[in-house]
Amino acid sequence: MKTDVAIIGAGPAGLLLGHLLRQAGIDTCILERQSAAHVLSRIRAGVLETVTTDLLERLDLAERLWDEALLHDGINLTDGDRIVRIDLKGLTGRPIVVYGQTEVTRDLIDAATDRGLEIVWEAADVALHDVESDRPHVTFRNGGLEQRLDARYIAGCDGYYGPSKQSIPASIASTFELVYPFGWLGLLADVPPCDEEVIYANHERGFALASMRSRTRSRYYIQVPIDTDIDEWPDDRFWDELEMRFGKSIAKRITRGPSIEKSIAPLRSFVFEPLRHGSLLLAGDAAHIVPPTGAKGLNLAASDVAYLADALTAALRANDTSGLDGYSDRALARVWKAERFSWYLTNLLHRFPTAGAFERRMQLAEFDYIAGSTAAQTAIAENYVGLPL
Ligand code: RFL
Ligand code: PHB
Repeated sequence: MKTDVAIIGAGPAGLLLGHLLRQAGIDTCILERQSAAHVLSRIRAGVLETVTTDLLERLDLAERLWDEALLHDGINLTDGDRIVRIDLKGLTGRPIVVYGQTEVTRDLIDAATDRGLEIVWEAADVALHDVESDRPHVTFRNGGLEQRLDARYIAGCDGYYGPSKQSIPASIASTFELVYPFGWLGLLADVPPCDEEVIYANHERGFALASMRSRTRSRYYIQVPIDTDIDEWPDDRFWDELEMRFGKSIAKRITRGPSIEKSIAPLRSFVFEPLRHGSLLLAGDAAHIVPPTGAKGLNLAASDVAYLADALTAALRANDTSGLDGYSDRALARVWKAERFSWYLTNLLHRFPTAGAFERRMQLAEFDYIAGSTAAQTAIAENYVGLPL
């Protein structure tokens, strides 16, 4: 097999890149380890920046999104007593868009065949070769057969655990990492959300988040210790804890119902540099992870890919490699600002097991400052809606 750009991974990064390249008339093939059904069963992000929805519009793939998505003009922060609303639209002119990652992925997969985007599902043992040369190739197994895909470039869009970044020698790579001592226990249920907007809570007992996928489907999270056994959290215990963390006035608006999904996600900040090595380019979670507190992960995957699609198109169409030469620095500049914002919000909103009374007072003072300062609210708002590309 032969293509211009071999893409590893059919998450949002790989699928968006594949579609953008196809739109530019470039030949590409995606190799995905899992089945389509598995990829579509993963419950992840729910909040999109307009930077991301702009990209879906550019692809003419936003029709269902604009039919079904909810536009939120604000988000809310609470310390259990007070609720501080950050007026995103008023402060930045832009809302956020609530539309599940699962739905984005479904729209991209559904459109693939019509647009000539080839996806090989259940590609096992994917291995990258000769990435330092201008004739790299990928080997894999599919349907019991050993296969080889020759390409001009390889895009590593294979998430945090994928093989792509391992092809960059440790001697030229740098990694930056912070692992948090807690995770998020998430619950999805077909019950109406407790509010029109997303609410983040910092309570003595720990962080909680009220989000949604639609007017009839709620997504809630609570902070739990990293070694938590999910079997110790039957639904009733989850709802009891959630209500305690949100305080009485919000708790009485929470509708309980059976969980349709429940899982624990660890929290991590991670950046791998550089994003390019020879003919290999990294994008999305393959190169960086943010804790979900700022809702930035999927949106960063989209912004990486927006830069990368243009750079690959210029290289393959016009022999202009300046975009590829600058890709790593350009993408990382936006990534580091999102890392900072996600780390800041994580520190503001979670209970750290090592934190004492002083750190708690710092959180409360910061909360009080935000409540009374339009400047502080604007700083949160412009990061939350997404910094410009
Ligand atoms: P993905 O989605 O992990 O996709 C990578 C793909 O690569 C495949 N793969 C391989 N394929 C072939 N060979 C191999 N050896 C392979 N190894 C892996 C995988 O099967 C997979 O299909 O990475 P991508 O595309 O970079 O997208 C990143 C996003 O998925 C991620 O950042 C977000 O989900 C993060 N995130 C959120 N982001 C937001 O922007 N807004 C949010 O509200 C938000 N909430 C969240 C989140 C992530 C969460 N979890 C579960 C970590 C909430 C949670 C709870
Ligand atoms: C979600 O709806 O899953 C969600 C919302 C906001 C976040 C993280 C996750 O910060």
